Amino acid sequence: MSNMTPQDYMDREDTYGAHNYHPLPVVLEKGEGVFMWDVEGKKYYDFLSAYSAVNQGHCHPKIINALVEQAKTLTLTSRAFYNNVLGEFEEFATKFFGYDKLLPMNTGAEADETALKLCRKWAYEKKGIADNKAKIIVCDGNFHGRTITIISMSTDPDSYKGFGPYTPGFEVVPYNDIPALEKSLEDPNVAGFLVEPIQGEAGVYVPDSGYLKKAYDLCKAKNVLFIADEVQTGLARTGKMLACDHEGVRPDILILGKALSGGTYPVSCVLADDEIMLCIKPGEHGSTYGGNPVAGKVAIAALSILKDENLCERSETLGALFRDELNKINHPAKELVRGKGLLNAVVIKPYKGKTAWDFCLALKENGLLAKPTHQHIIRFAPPLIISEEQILECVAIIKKTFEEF
Ligand code: IF1
Repeated sequence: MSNMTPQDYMDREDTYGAHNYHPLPVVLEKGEGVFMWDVEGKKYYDFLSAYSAVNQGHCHPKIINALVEQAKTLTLTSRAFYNNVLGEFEEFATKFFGYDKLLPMNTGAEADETALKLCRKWAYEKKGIADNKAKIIVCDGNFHGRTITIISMSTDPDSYKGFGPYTPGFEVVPYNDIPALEKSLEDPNVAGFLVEPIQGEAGVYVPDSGYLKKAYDLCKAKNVLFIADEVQTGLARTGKMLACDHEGVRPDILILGKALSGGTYPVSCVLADDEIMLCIKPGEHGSTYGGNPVAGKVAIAALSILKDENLCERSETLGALFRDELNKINHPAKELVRGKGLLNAVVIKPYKGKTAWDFCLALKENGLLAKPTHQHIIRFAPPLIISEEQILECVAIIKKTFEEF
């Protein structure tokens, strides 16, 4: 046991690490299921789940076993050669989601970038849009990652300010606004519409029911690709395997990441049918680690657990219970509760000069870890393996924290 204090750990990161985050002042050293422990042995409920990467719970034994066994055998061939695992992963995942093909990458941002490239290539080769004229519609409040092209689509100054010049070819429409989307689709150069089924970073912004289906139908009517970024909403988080499933929408391009590896290893991918996927030819896209054998085995284990442990049903049922219980809490600082499945948020009103950050610090003291998104919204997203009893215990912690606030 080192004799470092939590402050020593934080100071060391501050001295040697880039200051690109502002973490909550807690230093974690162990994770198991719905719990994490800090360096002083204090136990916490994890209500962030690494932004929905840990849907299956921390260090899920089946995923860790798949990771360790493959890591002892063959970790990386690069795509210069074939290996015995990539095809197994591709077949498993394409059948799991019902698409012709899968393009494997590593991070969510890379998968979003891949989707943008696929959409543009399809526009030029199949839709017949003139070279360099393809436009992709995105939504106000979007979050799709941190690369230069992705922040070029962003409407959040924290994401794009000071990083120009920006990639052209994007148009922003208000989220959850069908007339605005319909108007933007009049442009014959529109190739695709990229949307989060629920906007996570924007504060768990759930669109009106029917929005996704109407948006999809408008896109189909104009021969525009409907591209769903399910990096955060996918993989049972919102009570269905995909958030698009709530409205029976089958995206033309599906983007997955985060819980695709259960928080153990960077794995992301794009799924699409041949007409779109085969627009990218050999040598036109890829990545060193994309689709490596460890990623493949880990992803197969992570996806299997979602079904084996009925995490969609659990997310649906316990999410409803969580919102019902939170709605019973009466406190002037609690403005509203919103979400779907186990992707929820509480909007906090400034109260006695205290903010959502202060509330999260108080939650930490009471043994629950969550983090605000923007100044006044707290996202609550535990691992989907959480039990009803644990949900109720966490509601009690949140209630107690409001009472003490
Ligand atoms: C950070 C936010 C969440 C995502 C969606 C793609 C990506 C993300 C819908 C990119 C990533 C992460 C990134 C992380 C914090 C977290 C986040 F606050 F940034 F916006 F979840 F809401 N599409 N979201 O949510 O995936 O490249 O990170 O693997 O950058 O601070 P990635």
